[in-house]
Amino acid sequence: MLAQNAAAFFQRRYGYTPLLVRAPGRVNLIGEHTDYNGGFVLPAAIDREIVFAVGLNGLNTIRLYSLDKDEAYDQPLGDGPVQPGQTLWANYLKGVVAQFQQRGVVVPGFDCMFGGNIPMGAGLSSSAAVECGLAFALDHLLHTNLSRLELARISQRAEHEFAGVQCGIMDQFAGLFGQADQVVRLDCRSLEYQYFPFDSAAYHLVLCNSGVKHSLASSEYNTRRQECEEGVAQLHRHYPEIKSLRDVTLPLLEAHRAELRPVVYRRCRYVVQENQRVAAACDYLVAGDMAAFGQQMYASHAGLRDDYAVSCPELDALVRIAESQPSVLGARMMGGGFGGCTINLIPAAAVAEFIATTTAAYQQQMGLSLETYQTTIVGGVSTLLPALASN
Ligand code: GAF
Repeated sequence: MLAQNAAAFFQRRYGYTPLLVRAPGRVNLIGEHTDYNGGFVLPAAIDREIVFAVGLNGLNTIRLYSLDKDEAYDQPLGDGPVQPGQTLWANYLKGVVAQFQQRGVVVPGFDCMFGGNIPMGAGLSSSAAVECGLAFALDHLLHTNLSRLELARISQRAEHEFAGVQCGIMDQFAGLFGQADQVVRLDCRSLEYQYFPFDSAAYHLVLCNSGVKHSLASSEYNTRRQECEEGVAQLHRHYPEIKSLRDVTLPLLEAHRAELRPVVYRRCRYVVQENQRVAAACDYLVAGDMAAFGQQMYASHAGLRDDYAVSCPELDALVRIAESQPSVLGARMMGGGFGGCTINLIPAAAVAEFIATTTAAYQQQMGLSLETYQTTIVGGVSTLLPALASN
C-alpha cells in the first residue's frame, strides 16, 4: 500500500515510473552501545519500513519529497559535493549523495519521494532506513555495484557527517542484512556475522513506545563514545594490544579502576559486560532457553540504566512493569536511549494480556498513554518492482 501510494504520487508529480525500494527499521535484542566499541550486537530488520520512489530526472537538480511531511526540497547540483543544510530531514539523503560523490561517483539529478510507517524518534532506526534505502536505490540507478557492506558504510558515514551522530554500524547493517525470521549477531570490528533462527511462532517481540524523545540523545551519545575512548586510551598505555573495549576483560578493568575517572570506569564496565551478555544470549538462543535469554535482556537494561546512564524514568517504568509480569521473559530499553522503545520478549500466547496490563500500568504510574508495536522479523532493503526509472 505504501509502495503503491508512493509510485502513484511520484508518477503524478514527476510524470514517469520510478524504481521502488523498501528499507526496514530494526530491533536489537541485545548488545547496546557496543557497536562503536568494536563489540557485538544482535539486531533484526522488522516489518516497519520506509518506501522510496526514485528515478533519474535528466536535470541538474536533486528533487526530494517527504510524503510524511508533505514537503519538497530541491538541491541544485554544482561543481563540489553537496553540503548539509538547515532542512534536517533532507540532510540524511544529501549525506548519502555526498558519500557517493566522495567515492568519485558523478551523481546526476534525480527525484526521490519517500514515506513510511517507522515511528520517528522511537529508536527503531528510521534515519538509518532513510539512508540505506537511498543508498540502495542510487546503487541500482547508477549501476555502481557496491556491496551491501559498502552501502552500510556509506549510510553510517552520512549519519556522522550530515546528522552529527557518531553512530556505530549496527542500524545500517541490520537494515541491509536482515533476513526473515533470523536475528544476526554482528562482530562490529571484523564485520563477520552469523544468523540465528528466531522462533516467531512461539515468541513475539513487542515494542513499547515510551512516547518520550529527549533532545539530549545525540549529544549524550557522542559523549558516551568519548568516555569509552578515554577508557581505552588509558588501558592502551599499559597494553598496546588493547584497541577497543572489546579487548578488555572485567578483571583487567578492575585492576586499573583507580586510574580511570569513575564515570569512565562505569561506562567501560557496562560495555565489557554487555559483550559478555551477547555471547551468553546467543548460546541460550541456540539452546532454546528463552527464559535465560530474557534474563540477559533484563541485566542489559540494568547496566544501561545504572552504569551507562542512557535510560530515563519512562523506560525504567516500562521495564519494571514488564518484569512484574511472570509471563514476560525479558525486557530492556533499546537503541541509543533517553526515550524511544523498550523491547519485550513474550510467549505468543501471552502477548494480548501483556499489552493490556502494560498499557494500563504505564497510564497509572506515569500518566502516559502507551503505543505498542508487534513486530515480525523480515528481510533487509530490497527493490519492490523490477522497473527501472528514467525519463
Ligand atoms: C543508535 C546508533 F545509531 C547505533 O549505532 C547504536 O550505537 C545504538 O544507538 C546503541 O546500541 O541506534
